[in-house]
Amino acid sequence: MFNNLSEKLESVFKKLRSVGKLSEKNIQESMREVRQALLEADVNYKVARDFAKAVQEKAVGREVLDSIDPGQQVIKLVHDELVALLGGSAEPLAAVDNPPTVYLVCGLQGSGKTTLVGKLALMYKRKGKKTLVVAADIYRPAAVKQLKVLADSIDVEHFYLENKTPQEICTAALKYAEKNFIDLVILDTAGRLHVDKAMMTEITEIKEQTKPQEILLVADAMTGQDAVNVAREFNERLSITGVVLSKLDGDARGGAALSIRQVTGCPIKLASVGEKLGDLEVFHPDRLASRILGMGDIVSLVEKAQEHIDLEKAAEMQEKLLKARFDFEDFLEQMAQLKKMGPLESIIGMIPGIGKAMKNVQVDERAMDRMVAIIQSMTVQERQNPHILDGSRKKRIAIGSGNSVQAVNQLIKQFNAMQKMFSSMNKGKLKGMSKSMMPYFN
Ligand SMILES: Nc1nc2c(ncn2[C@@H]2O[C@H](COP(=O)(O)OP(=O)(O)OP(=O)(O)O)[C@@H](O)[C@H]2O)c(=O)[nH]1
Ligand SMILES: [Mg+2]
Repeated sequence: MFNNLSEKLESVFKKLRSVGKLSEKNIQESMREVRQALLEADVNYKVARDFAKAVQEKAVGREVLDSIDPGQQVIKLVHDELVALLGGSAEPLAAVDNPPTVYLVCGLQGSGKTTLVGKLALMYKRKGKKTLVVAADIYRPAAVKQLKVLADSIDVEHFYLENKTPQEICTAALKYAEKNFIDLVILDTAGRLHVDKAMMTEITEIKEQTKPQEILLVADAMTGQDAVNVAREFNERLSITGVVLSKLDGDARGGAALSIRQVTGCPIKLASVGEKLGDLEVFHPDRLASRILGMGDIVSLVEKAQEHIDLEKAAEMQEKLLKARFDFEDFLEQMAQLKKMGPLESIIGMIPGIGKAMKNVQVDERAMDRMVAIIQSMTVQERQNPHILDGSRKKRIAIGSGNSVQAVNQLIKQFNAMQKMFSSMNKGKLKGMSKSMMPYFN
């Protein structure tokens, strides 16, 4: 989402670094470019202006101008200001410790409310909390069913009453929750416009009757400044406790994400980054700032790895790699683990330094699938003893996996190269990695 902004900022910094000795004039010029880059990313104009001004004021201080590396200092100032703009530190959701805790989810039509309800339910289910999702959208014909399907898919309880108003459904749900020892009740409401008086009265009444600990507004990041205006209006009317930015995985320019906190004063608590129920992240201002500035996000990467990678298996693999005793079975296992972490491009973007370097590299996921198909066409014996792969075996594998013998040969070559590399690593003399050892990138 922030590719363009990242590129623009990078070129501003490059210029700054090449100057050597900075003057007030250089900094002023750079900050004009930073402001321009923010505006092009659809950041609210006041926010962009104040941002550039704040960095400039700090940057013309003696400590920066006289420092050894003033360019680097300015980048740090921009980073810190971005973190501040995004809210400073992560804001946790209201604790689920006084049952039943109530979360109310609201927002415009199609912003991603129902999906968020499912994501939250899954998140708390994983934390061992007994969760109830409540269908309070009685207007869109398929809405109740949509939530029921989501709830069933993660085995979470669903609540709905026919022929009742949303207010009645929500209060009944609360009573049910109290009786049934539910920890968390999540209310899924209908999409509404802040100018729709009747609908706004309805949600105000739901709020008064259920006293939610958390009122979350789902703001669609793809809609840019509209999302910011909506958040402001909802906040004035409802006093929301947090914003959830949805569809942050999209390719919009990111201005909403960068403006919403400053304009509304409301913390961004969560980021929705995909259609699947697992695609929900706690919003970390510092991590996003680092990602925007191309510094990578190693913390999220490690967390992602911890979530999806079996640590025991990883340790086993490391052992094998160091002894250069891994085979095609291990290779297959590695690929499966990597795939679990999500699209490769997003993973690469999180690696500090690498994201930028590989910006123009296309990750070929199909090449990975092809390799998996080839290995799957091998017998267990062949996977464990790749040296027995002779001409006729290769031909069989090629036909079995729908590939050419050449493709099979290439995979074996890459595999051998990897083995060689690890064995030389083990001997402490890592030679330059050749392209053939990075089979997923072209
Ligand atoms: N790519 C992406 N799609 C999302 C995300 N969140 C929701 N969607 C999709 O957006 C569409 C609308 O999502 P819903 O959760 O039904 O939105 P809603 O706000 O409940 O919609 P209404 O109830 O009709 O007002 C669906 O197709 C979702 O799959 C996200 O973070 N990323
Ligand atoms: Mg919905």
